[in-house]
Amino acid sequence: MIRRLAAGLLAAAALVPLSATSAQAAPYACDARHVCLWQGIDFTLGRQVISGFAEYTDLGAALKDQASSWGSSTNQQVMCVFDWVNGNRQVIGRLAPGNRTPWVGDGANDRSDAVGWC
Ligand SMILES: [Ca+2]
Repeated sequence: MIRRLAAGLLAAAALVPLSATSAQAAPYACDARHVCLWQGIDFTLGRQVISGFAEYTDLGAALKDQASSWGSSTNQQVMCVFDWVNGNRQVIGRLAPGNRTPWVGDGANDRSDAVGWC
């Protein structure tokens, strides 16, 4: 019993640095009716804000092939993140209204070129 308690206390203590790290990250924020992409994971570093009203919008040079996290604040429109491959927009991410992804995964990381309607 004591061993279990000690192990539990150690586990709890080990979580403290993680919580402190999370608290340092900027809070998630994406303007209403827009999609936002960030260069870093957990919605950090450079951000680009894209209107949800366009069929699709190419990313600026700062975020092209750079995004690692993204989120959507659209009301109803499902939005997709695309990678341009041989002149075609290939879907690498799908964002339902209000959806956010702190890490897009190895398959989509640093590949995004455009955002638009799915
Ligand atoms: Ca790309």
